[in-house]
Amino acid sequence: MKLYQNEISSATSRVRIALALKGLTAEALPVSILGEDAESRQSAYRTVNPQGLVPALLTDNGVLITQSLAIVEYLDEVQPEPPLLPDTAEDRAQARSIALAIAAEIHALLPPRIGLHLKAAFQADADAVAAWSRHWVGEGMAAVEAIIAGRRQGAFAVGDRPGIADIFLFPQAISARRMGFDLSRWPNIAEIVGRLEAIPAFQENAPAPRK
Ligand SMILES: N[C@@H](CCC(=O)N[C@@H](CS)C(=O)NCC(=O)O)C(=O)O
Repeated sequence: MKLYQNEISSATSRVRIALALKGLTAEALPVSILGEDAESRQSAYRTVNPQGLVPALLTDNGVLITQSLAIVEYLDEVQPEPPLLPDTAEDRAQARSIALAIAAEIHALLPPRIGLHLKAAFQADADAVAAWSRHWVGEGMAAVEAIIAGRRQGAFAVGDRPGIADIFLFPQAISARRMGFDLSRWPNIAEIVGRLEAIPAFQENAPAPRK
């Protein structure tokens, strides 16, 4: 397998954590994502992934899978142990709800292309883009905290083993902390993240800080 990725990418971090939990490896194919001239915006990479996003996983059969949730679920299917989804249909739905609340509602408003467009189309400066990101992270993580708290029964976001919900939660929480949020304002998230930070698969595959 080969993984188009970037070390600062929170969405890439999800896939790297899943690979590590499964004991799988993928050859890293770095794609730059910052700035107007980033490789993610060039036609060479767009012919690989028309969305111009990382991560994208090239399987051993030469099939490209885009979108981190699809990639993580693919890995869970081809390597079922340890399972990344909970045992009951309701808990699996809860895990996917948390993953999507992060990927589709919070993270989707934050990547470099969003900031570039806010600057180009609406003359937003760096402070305005930062305020935009803080707003959506603050509002979104408060909602995720409530979703987790509403049905939490174990040590992790859903149940007693780390899974898809934690894989999506962890990089977003690390990035929120780097933005200046004190995670203790979200007590369940803070406790879960503290536990995940002690697990090498999570700790070693957190998104790298932006330089
Ligand atoms: N929903 C996608 C999001 C992917 C995404 O936005 N990736 C970012 C890095 S974290 C990216 O490639 N950004 C390039 C850009 O914004 O130009 C997923 O979960 O894979």
